[in-house]
Amino acid sequence: MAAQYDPHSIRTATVTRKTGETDIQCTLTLDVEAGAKQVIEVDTGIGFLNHMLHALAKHGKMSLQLKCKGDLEVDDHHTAEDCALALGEAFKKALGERRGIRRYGTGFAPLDEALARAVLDISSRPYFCGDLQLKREKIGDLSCEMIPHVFHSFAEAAGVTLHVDVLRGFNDHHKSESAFKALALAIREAIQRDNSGDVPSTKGVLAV
Ligand SMILES: [Mn+2]
Repeated sequence: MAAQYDPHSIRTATVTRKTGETDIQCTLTLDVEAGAKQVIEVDTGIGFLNHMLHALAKHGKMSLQLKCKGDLEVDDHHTAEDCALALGEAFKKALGERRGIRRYGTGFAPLDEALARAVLDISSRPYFCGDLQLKREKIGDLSCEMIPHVFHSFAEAAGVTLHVDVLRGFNDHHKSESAFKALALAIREAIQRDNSGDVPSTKGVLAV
């Protein structure tokens, strides 16, 4: 990592991840210049996961190009998990040394009757917990049990502490979407730069 701190650099990263189960290309850009248009192209092969990752990028003011060819003939598990791991790796790589960022971020997002809260610490302490209150087996072709698993995998790969809770809601599509939007808002806040170049930790280091 370059020793020179540049608060105006565009933080971006590309991750290629290929296993016997999935083949993923992911480019994530955290800083979209004023006046520039976000580029969001998400093709995981799972419609509802595309919708969630699109919402995450859109409301996080990020650009995201993610293409996955996964073993959907098995089920949605490897594809959903590995897309989240690739996204988390790209997030971690794009952040680099984690200097001059706010580090903590909180987001609340409603979607009609549903309300979600996300609290993020760009800590290098990977951890996820939360309760999304999902009741259905699946939303579209995405198993509901994979939705907290996506947050878990993202947190692990990104090296962040993440709490996401749906505080109320009735419709599972709304609950899930409000959770991803809340995470988007938390990310926007946490990655904001303060021009200090400081590492916001008493340890003096945050990169893993
Ligand atoms: Mn929707």
